[in-house]
Amino acid sequence: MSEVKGPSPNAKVDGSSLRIAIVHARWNKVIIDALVTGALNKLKEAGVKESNIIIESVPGSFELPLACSRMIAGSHIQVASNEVDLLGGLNFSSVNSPKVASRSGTPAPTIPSSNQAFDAVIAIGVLIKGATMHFEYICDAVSHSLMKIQVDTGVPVIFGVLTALNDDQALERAGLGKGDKKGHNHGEEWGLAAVEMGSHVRRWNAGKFL
Ligand code: DLZ
Repeated sequence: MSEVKGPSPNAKVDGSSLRIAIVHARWNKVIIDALVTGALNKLKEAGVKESNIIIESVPGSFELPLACSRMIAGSHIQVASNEVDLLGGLNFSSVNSPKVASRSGTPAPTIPSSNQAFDAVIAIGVLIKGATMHFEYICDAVSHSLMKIQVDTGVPVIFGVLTALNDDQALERAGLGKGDKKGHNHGEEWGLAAVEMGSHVRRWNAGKFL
């Protein structure tokens, strides 16, 4: 029998010009690692350059919305500061940016690390229900906040948060289930969704429609 659930074969999208961030929680690390790898593999398969993939981590899923929000804002600030650099003006770039050796006594210019804001952010977390209401509160807050961030900023935020009722459910959704219940790594769909949505939004922002 053919599968009823899941996305139809993905639209072939060229990710070679996209810049994408992955931000993941560190709770339930084994599952997180598999999901991040799944997403990363699909980004690279779609042509996203390694230098255009930024990976950050936060303690738990509750921290994901703030991280997405600040990373999106930070990437815009990075672009703006690089533009100022190119005009030979003030330099707000990160202290970690590489410096060019200066031949005179004047301060060395900073090489822009990127001139591109994030086209999409993938937020990855694994929430597993415990004995208290903690799970319900975090699931609710995180899902609503991530949706609000993408709608408010116009930058796609991919919902890579598993909300599982037990360990097995979470393992199966990362392709780590036991025996014939191995499951499937949902991180792969999240990678593909980031490329597709990043590319759509770029086109829509330019007033181009199919
Ligand atoms: C506290 C907590 C609990 C109980 N469970 C999870 C979980 O299953 N998955 C997850 O990503 N994070 C969990 N956390 C941590 C919270 O998300 C958050 O990091 C802390 O409450 C600190 O704000």
